Parts: sequence; structure tokens; C-alpha cells
Amino acid sequence: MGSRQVTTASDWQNKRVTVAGLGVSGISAARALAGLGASVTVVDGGDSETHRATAAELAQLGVAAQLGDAETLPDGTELVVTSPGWKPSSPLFAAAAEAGVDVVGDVEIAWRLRGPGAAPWLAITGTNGKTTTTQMLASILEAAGLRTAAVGNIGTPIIDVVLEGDDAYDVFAVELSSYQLHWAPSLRAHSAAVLNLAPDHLDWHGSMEAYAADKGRIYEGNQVACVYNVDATDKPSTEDLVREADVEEGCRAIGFTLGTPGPSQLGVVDGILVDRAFVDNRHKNAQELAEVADIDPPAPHNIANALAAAALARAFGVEPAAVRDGLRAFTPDAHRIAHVADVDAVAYVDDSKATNTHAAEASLAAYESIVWIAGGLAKGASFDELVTKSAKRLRGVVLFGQDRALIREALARHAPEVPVVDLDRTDTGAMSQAVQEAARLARPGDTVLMAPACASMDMFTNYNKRGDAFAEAVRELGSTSV
Ligand code: UMA
Repeated sequence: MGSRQVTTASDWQNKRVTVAGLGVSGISAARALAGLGASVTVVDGGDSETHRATAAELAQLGVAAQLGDAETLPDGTELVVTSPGWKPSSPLFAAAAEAGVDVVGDVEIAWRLRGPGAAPWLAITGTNGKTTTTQMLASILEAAGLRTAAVGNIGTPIIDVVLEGDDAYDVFAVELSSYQLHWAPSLRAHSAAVLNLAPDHLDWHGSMEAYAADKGRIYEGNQVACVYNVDATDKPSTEDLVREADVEEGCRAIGFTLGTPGPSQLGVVDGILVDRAFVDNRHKNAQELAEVADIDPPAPHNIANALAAAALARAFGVEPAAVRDGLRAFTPDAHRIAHVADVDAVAYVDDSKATNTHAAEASLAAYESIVWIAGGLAKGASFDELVTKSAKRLRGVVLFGQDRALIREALARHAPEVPVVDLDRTDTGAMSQAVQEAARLARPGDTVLMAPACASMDMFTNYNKRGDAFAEAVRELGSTSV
């Protein structure tokens, strides 16, 4: 490694730092490091009005900007702090390697900026469910009377809360993406969970192995518990990742399962969430935490999320009653299997958050007869398994977006009898047409499910906007139907 690890504020004085990316994390990193006296330049391949306006704001803090050129390393750079979205293969990092300059992410910087008495991190990753689980965990921690914040990939940069000072929080619920983990080599969580592992972001990581390895980094150096998914047995499993991690002495592997829990596991017995991991064996060998009915929605994948959140909270010493109260207080975000409306006895469900095949599979499994709306940016995924598993539930399919041909081809291979409407357009207005086509294919009792299995950015700003467009199109449909 080139430069030594920076740990105290004085180390930043006049240090020449290049921040890659002028988005949510880059702005946070640039502000924080300039505030600590570093000489900061932000680099971004974009040169839009928004980029220029943001650069102008940062200039008032003494931050320089290099817009429209994401490849040239500013002269004299001593450290690169990257935003998570930048691929490891980015030319800027090749230039940094050549100059012997380290590249780390904003999460790594947040970790290095913590003081000696800083709040511990309970960390969560996984292909799907990490935002929900992080929110559930924060809700449980709050119910326990702890001062906490849900931070990280969820949208609040961790640097921002760390800089509030060691005394401001008792514990953080931290959502980490595989990108963030890749760029955070010295992070050591109190306890961490990998919820599940399925192919995603392969274009960024290069391979499933590299993706799994970055996810597994979350367990490195855990102090109390490495939480894994007993039911996710595809290789590499989350339990495999625990086995490979180098953890603190005494740190335990804790499983969660939708079935009856074994020792050192949390699971479900007769509709009750049961803890067999954090119990005093002298007095009893199982502890009731909550009822499945306390979880909204009580769908299998969401019960698994609740169990993982409960495991992390219990690892932190939270009492069972707070787990129950926190789960009861939690309400899911929009765009996650959200029921929008019934029109002519057909249910319309928005799962815009299903940005990969694994998430789409979970929501397709929740309904019997479905008109599926899908498509967008595939991010290197294959749709064969998803289509094979879901074929018998499909009344019809409506496709839109840049990579829709990949889904159409998988349907032709594995579900040739299912009618497919292929919308040859990627403009935002396509959603309205997609909903109308889906309504035409649907029969009373069916569900029209928008679970695109793809990212949204070819057509929409983000998955929220895609979900909003769906809801709007359903409302239009409702107002015109007789
Ligand atoms: N940019 C370049 N060159 C590149 C890549 C990006 O110049 O090669 C520039 C863009 O022009 C843009 C900026 O970098 O101005 C964006 O950086 P970014 O893509 O890393 O995004 P941020 O706005 O910093 O947001 C990131 C996370 N984004 C990604 O990981 C892609 C946010 O997660 C996160 O909430 C935020 O940091 C705070 O931590 C979003 C996400 O989609 C929700 N995450 C993925 C997921 O959940 O699947 C991983």
C-alpha cells in the first residue's frame, strides 16, 4: 500500500485528496475532508448543470473541481477517495496505481474518522432486502431507547453522522453495498449480516466470485456475531463467507431460518419468531421475540429480513420486547411489493425496487397468476433461471427498456406459450402503454406485477420514479375503466 492510513484530523491538514464522483457520497467526502484542512479536488466524468452548480457550492469551501474528465489524476494527488459507483477498472484508478496512490471509499474514510469512543456499527449487506432490514434494525434499536441512525447505501453518507461526534449516537445501523465493501478495507463491524447472495452487479465486479468476496468482507474482524442465512444454500453460501472470514476471538456464527431454529439460530415456530442464539441456556433454550403477524408485509423474504435484523439487535444486547416493538413500528417503503390499486378485479402491484432477478423472483413467487411487467438495464444478468422458476405463474408479459431482448429470449426458451408484448421504446411514457397492455392481458383475479428485474436508469432517474410512473399509469387506467 502506498500512503499510510490516515486516522486523526491533523493528518488531513494540507493532504492532497482527489474525490472521485460528485454525487451523494462524493459531496459528503469533499465537504468533510476540506473541513479537516485537506486540499480537495473532485473529479467527475459528468459536466451537467447540476454538476456545475454543486462544484460552485463546494468551491466556497475551497474545493477544486475537474468536470467532464474522469480519467486524469490531478497532479500531486496523495489519496483518492472514490464514490461507490466507480468501477475498479476505471482509468483514474489505473493512473493512481501507477503513481503509487491508494484508492479507498467514503465508508473507509468514515471508519478512519471515528473517534476512540465512537458508536459501534451493525452492518448489513446482501443482494436483496438490505435497505428494509437496515430500517427494521434501526426501528428495533430505537424501540430499545438507543440513539441510532440508518446510514450508508440507504442514502445517508456515513461520514456525515460520524462527524457529529462520538457522543451523538449509541449505535449505527449501516447498509453496505458490495461496492462500498470493496473500497473499505479496514472496516470492522461489531456484528454483520449477509442476507442472501445472488448474481448482481456482475458488470461492476467482473465475476460472481469477486462479488461474493466483496460481500464477505463485511464479516472481517466482527466482534460479536456473523449473521448468515441458513436457508440460502446456493454456493458460495452466506455461511461459507462466514467460514472464510477472519473474526475477533469469541465472535459467533449466528444463523437465521424460516424453519425451526437449531442452537445458535433464530427462526420461526408456529408463527412466532424464536431466538435460540442469545439465550441463557441455564434457564431456557429458546426466547420468543415477536409474531410473524407483527411484520409488514408478512411475506417469506420479509420474515427473513426481520430475523436478520433481530439477530443483529440481539447481538447488541437488545431485549426481546424491543425487537417486537421495533418490528411493529416498522412500515415498509413505497415501491417494495406495494399494492397500488385494484382495477376491474385485477390487483396492480409496484415492486420497482426489484432491480435484479433475485428480487423479481421473490415477488413473482408471492402471486399465483401474474401479468409481469419487466425490463430495463440488465447489468450483466441472465434471466433463464428466473423465467424457468416463474413460467407457470405467468398469464402474460409486457417488456420495455434497453435490455428487454434478454428477457424475451429467455421467455422464448423456457415459456414459449406465454404471450409477450414487446414495447419497442425506452421513453418514460412507455410505462403508461405497458400498464394498458398488461390490463388487456389480465383476467379477473390476476395480479399485474411490475417487478422489472432490471435497473431503471435507461428510462427513469431511479427506481422511485419508475414506481411513481407505474402508480400514475394505474390511476389513469382506473379513471378510464368502466
Ligand atoms: N461517476 C463518474 N464516473 C464513473 C461513475 C460515476 O464520473 O465511472 C460520477 C457520476 O457522474 C456522478 C457520481 O459519480 O456524478 C455518482 O457517484 P455514485 O454512482 O457512486 O453515486 P452516489 O450519488 O455517490 O451514491 C452512492 C450510492 N450509489 C451507488 O452505489 C451507485 C448510493 O446507492 C448511496 O445511497 C450513496 O452513495 C450514499 O452512500 C444507490 C445504489 O443504487 C442507492 N446503490 C446500489 C444498490 O443499492 O444496488 C449499490
